[in-house]
Amino acid sequence: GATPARTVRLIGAPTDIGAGARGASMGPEALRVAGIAEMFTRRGLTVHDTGNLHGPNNPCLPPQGGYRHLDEVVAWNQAVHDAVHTALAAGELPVLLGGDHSLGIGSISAVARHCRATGRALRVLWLDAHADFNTHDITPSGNLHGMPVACLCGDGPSALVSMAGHVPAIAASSLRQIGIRSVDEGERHRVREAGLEVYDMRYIDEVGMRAAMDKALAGLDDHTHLHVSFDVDFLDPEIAPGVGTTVPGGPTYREAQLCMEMIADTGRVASLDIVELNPALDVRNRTAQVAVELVESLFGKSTLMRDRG
Ligand code: 6HN
Ligand code: MN
Ligand code: MN
Ligand code: MN
Repeated sequence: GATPARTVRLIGAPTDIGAGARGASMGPEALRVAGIAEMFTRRGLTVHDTGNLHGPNNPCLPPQGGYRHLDEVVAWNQAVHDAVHTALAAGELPVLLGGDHSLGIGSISAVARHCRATGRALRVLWLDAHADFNTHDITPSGNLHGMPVACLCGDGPSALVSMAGHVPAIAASSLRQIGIRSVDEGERHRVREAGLEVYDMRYIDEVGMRAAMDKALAGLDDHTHLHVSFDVDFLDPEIAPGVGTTVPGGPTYREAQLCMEMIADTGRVASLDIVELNPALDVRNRTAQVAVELVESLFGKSTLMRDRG
């Protein structure tokens, strides 16, 4: 099995087009200011920052037919899809600097397209306070950042659902959700019906992060492409206030570190989204710094003083 790429391609997508609150459009620059490129260099990776993608402005309109800004969300996701696919085809490891979480549709569709073309299995880890499994008929907000998992699994507007070139882009069975603690009423039924594998906060409270991650990472082999979709609101708002949709009761700094360290130990991370960082709501760029520290652990920084037994 091929080892994941040693060159990281940073892809900025400065938009909040799928969110309710404005500000995630400033995420890419806040992550750069917090030293994301320098961090990857410290980890021994080569960094290729291709700058920011371009797309439509946020017109701040109300939802139509259950979707807010659908055309603009499609345009941004097509740009993200193309950039992520280009990076993968070039043998690089794409890191999407969001932007809101609707961009996970384009990013993961590109990963799914690449995996299909190269015969690799795919595992997607969705680190989030939210399930992001809403559809137009049950969404409480019309915001597409609450719908990317549904779109990737085949439920959503055709332009988003078909971006990978095959529908659904991913099988629900390839997904593991971690840290979930806010699921809307109709969404809850859909999560159960689809049989999503969810390690929610109650589960993590009861068995601990280690047992949860052991399960979420079970069954990977050395051909699996591991994609991490890191919604920064996964973290407890005490350590990560700079997000648009905070939910109390998330992982602590140490729990989040363990989560990232265990993912790193697989050696399989091949693509990453960092989304929902909202510098307009942050305090002295602290949330961006925490995100960079956690991604450093995701790429193998360890504080362990001995080998794991
Ligand atoms: N995110 N479930 C809520 C909604 O509006 O659909 C919140 C979604 C938040 C999405 O944080 O990526
Ligand atoms: Mn270049
Ligand atoms: Mn999300
Ligand atoms: Mn979220």
